[in-house]
Amino acid sequence: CGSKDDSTGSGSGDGKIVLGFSQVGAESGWRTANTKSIQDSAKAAGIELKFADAQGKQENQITAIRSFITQKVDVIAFSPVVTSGWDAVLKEAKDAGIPVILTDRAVDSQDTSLYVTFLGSDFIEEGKKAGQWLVDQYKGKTGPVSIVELQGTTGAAPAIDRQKGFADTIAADPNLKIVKSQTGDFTRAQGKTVMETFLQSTPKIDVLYAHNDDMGLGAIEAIEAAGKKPGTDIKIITVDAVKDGMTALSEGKINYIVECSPLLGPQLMDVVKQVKSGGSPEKRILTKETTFTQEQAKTELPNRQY
Ligand code: GYE
Repeated sequence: CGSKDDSTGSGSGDGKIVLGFSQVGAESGWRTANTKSIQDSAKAAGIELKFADAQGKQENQITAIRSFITQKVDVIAFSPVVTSGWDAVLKEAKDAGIPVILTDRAVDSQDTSLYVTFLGSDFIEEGKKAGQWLVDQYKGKTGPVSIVELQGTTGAAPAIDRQKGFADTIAADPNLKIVKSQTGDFTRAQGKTVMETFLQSTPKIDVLYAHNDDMGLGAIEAIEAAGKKPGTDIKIITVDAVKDGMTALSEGKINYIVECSPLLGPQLMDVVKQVKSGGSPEKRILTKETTFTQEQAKTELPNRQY
């Protein structure tokens, strides 16, 4: 049909660009919204999407990427569950002449020619925003503030960076102390379980910082079950701003949410098209994001689609 997009790759036989996408899994509300965004925008852009769910396992992602290479897809995109261990498979894609786009999460590969671009949020910045809110809350106050932290998936870029950005920022106030920090794997179930152990082992908890809404929501169940009031007895800061998180924020159970947008689909499809037509996108494409207080959540909630 004469389109410049069907010049290479196996294509689908009808000139459509074929995109292989390896998703982390379905661990959170953020992830579900991200998957929908990618599927909807591939459809809208007329791109054939081969979608693989890795169920949180790196080995499944590697298998999926190898299968995309065998199928000679035009472009591969993926959201790496952890940062390390990708060099070999990325090299295989490169040798096969298939461009790779990192979506949402980064890899730690030294050789940046192994991928075309990295599209997603600045997780360090998110951690800093969370920390800054806390520093501002306790400005001018005295006495130790005891903080517990629910980390995301161990070794995942958002867990590493949200921890670092937060820790660096709260260092400005020596009263702010992280007394417990453990992974809750970005899920509601583990957020609840780990918070239960925190509550049992730590008599005084002033603040909970959870690396995503889902873990925060699980923790709220544990806090309520322990007879405490989330948002009042324990201040809660989370990241994402999915609908359930924003609802809890507007109800006063969460105190502050740092937004991380899952709606990466439209930008991803633009980059796929650009790459396929021989263009070279920016090496780093950042997502625009904001933060929400309880009052702001009330205003924003009716507009939240996810
Ligand atoms: O914050 C969390 C999800 O990689 C930014 O993964 C993403 C994170 C998101 O499970 O909810």
